[in-house]
Amino acid sequence: MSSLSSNPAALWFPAYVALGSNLDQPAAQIERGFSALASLAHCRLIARSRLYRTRPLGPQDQPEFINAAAGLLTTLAPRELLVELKRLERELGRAQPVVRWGPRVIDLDLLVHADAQISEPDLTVPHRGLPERNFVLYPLRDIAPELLVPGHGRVSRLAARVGGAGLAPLADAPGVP
Ligand code: PH2
Ligand code: MG
Ligand code: MG
Repeated sequence: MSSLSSNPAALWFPAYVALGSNLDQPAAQIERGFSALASLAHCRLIARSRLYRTRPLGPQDQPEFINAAAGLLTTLAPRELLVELKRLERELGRAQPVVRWGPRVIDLDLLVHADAQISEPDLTVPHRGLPERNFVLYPLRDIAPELLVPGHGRVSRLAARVGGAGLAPLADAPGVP
């Protein structure tokens, strides 16, 4: 894939990705996810949140999740980045099909891409679940508390509104990779 076709000026956009796993040593899967993001072409991993142990949303008869968030700079357009995230999920061993809201080895969700607002059958940006999901907002707040999510407002305010029930951070310091 060439990023030049959709972005001839090679502009670097900020983008944020949610990571989730609740199978096969989830914390290790999240680390593999960060590593995969760090080596993605046309992207630079610039921030990674803490890891959080989180209560499952959806069926309760599944293991707890580990969730985290990544901050990228990318020359990819939203749909190009989505394609890359889906490819990474497959490479990292995600089986198809996955039960809706059920267990998964790795989930890489595009949360925000610069000021994009997209509503298409297979791509919603900002991510549809972002305003309600504390397991998305708390990690995102670690790396981008002042981020204005297009159509929804500031991450710190969204996180405060949903509260932290069912979340526990695993480690202390967020930072750069
Ligand atoms: N992802 C889901 C369904 N439920 N629950 C938690 N705690 N964390 C997740 O990442 C998650 C979930 C589907 O993507
Ligand atoms: Mg997903
Ligand atoms: Mg998801």
